[in-house]
Amino acid sequence: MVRLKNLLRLFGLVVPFVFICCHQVSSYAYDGPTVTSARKYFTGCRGANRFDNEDEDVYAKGSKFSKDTDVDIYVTENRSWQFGDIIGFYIVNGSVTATTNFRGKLKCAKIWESPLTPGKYDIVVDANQDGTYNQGDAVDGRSSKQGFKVVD
Ligand SMILES: [Ca+2]
Ligand SMILES: [Ca+2]
Repeated sequence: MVRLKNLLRLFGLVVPFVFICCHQVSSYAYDGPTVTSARKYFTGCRGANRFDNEDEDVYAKGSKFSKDTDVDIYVTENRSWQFGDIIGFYIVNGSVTATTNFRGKLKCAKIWESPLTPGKYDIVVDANQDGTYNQGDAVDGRSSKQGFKVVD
């Protein structure tokens, strides 16, 4: 009987904990593929959101895509993205086709070569190459905020 009481007490502690922890995880975790703007260094690509002059090249890196698959990458004007949007209406540069690696990673793909044009931009990875932003695609700057900007 004592054991059962202890078990119930433990249960009473564990259940709320699991609920709180996992409820938060499921609310905030985004499980789909992601992409980010990047700058290339000798050691590889590192995320960068601001490109300071017109002599830089912009790269993209990402993860959680299908393995060993071709994807189309676009630089677009900065906007809010909704599933169903036609990417072609907003293209600034691209598409550049890159292949994901055996882990589904996109490593250091050059997506925009200098000279760049100052402004605010998003990056769209059209993973199924259908020209439309839909599930399974990735955007850097999905909200009204830009993915990266280029300044004079
Ligand atoms: Ca697509
Ligand atoms: Ca945006």
